[in-house]
Amino acid sequence: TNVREASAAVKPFEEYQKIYNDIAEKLREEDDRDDGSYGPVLVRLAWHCSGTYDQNDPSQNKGGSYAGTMRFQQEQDDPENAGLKVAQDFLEPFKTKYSNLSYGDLWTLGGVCAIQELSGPKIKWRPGRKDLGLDAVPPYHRLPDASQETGEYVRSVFNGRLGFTDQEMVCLIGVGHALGRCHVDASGYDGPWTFSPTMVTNDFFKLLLDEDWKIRDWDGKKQYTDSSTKSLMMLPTDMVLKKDSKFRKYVELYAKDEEKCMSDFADVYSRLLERGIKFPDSTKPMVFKTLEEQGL
Ligand code: CCH
Repeated sequence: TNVREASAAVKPFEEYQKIYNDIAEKLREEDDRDDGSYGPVLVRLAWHCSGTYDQNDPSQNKGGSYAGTMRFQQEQDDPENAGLKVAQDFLEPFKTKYSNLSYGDLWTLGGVCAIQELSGPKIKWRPGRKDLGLDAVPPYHRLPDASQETGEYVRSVFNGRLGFTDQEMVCLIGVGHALGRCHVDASGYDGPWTFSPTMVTNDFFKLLLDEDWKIRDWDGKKQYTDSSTKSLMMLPTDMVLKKDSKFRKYVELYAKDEEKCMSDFADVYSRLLERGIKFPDSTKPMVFKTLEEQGL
């Protein structure tokens, strides 16, 4: 089967809360990133190290967050990973500071911390990933290509390889893209999706439905821009969520019900970070306190 066994938790909960706090404090202190936060790029690193999983892979190169292979140049050079070195470098000091902490655990914990510190929901997280060698680097073209414009394509990635339902893929993409922005020097696309790119919200869904999206008139890649302010963007794959009627009903649901949107996202992002990993029964899901909750 296409799963790898996680090792039993090597540290008690309190130790992981300490690492969480270190990451959160660094997020608070370092604001020299666009929009003032490294949080969004950490959310993206956690997703890209997990999103290479293929549940049907006959070659047994399963991908996913388990093996921490984005530390190798070969995986960093996947065109879809352009711009993520910044996030790896941000987290690197904690790899050195804490022994027995794998890259897979560090990068997924970084995503969990960023979501929670950017006012998002609590994300359950489990440790035990192991750093594996170069032969565990996943092949390219597993991460989604934003220029694709069909529901069939989006489903081939999120259902075919990752095993998520229509509702789950809509939730993941829409809450993920409430955060951060596209960078011309990374992906070739440009701009943020929402007016509050450092807050976890359901705004992506509202804007996708309410705004009139037109193809942007520029020399760059095909992307969409809102007619009212011309300051926001949608990728071709994002527009599929509005055009495909089976996706659209979930866009409508999440635009209306922020609470459901956040609780569904918490569940599905947590499962994304654990794709292809079997945890021992003794490893209970951990839920970290935010800095604010600890009075820090
Ligand atoms: Fe994404 N994303 N993503 N995305 N993404 C980009 C940026 C972010 C796609 C393409 C892109 C998810 C799904 C998809 C984030 C989270 C998630 C960029 C710009 C592209 C292109 C990168 C750049 O230029 O820096 C495509 C295609 C899909 C699926 O079809 C999912 C799922 C998530 C998380 C749950 C976040 C956050 C960013 C902003 C990063 C930043 O640096 O600000």
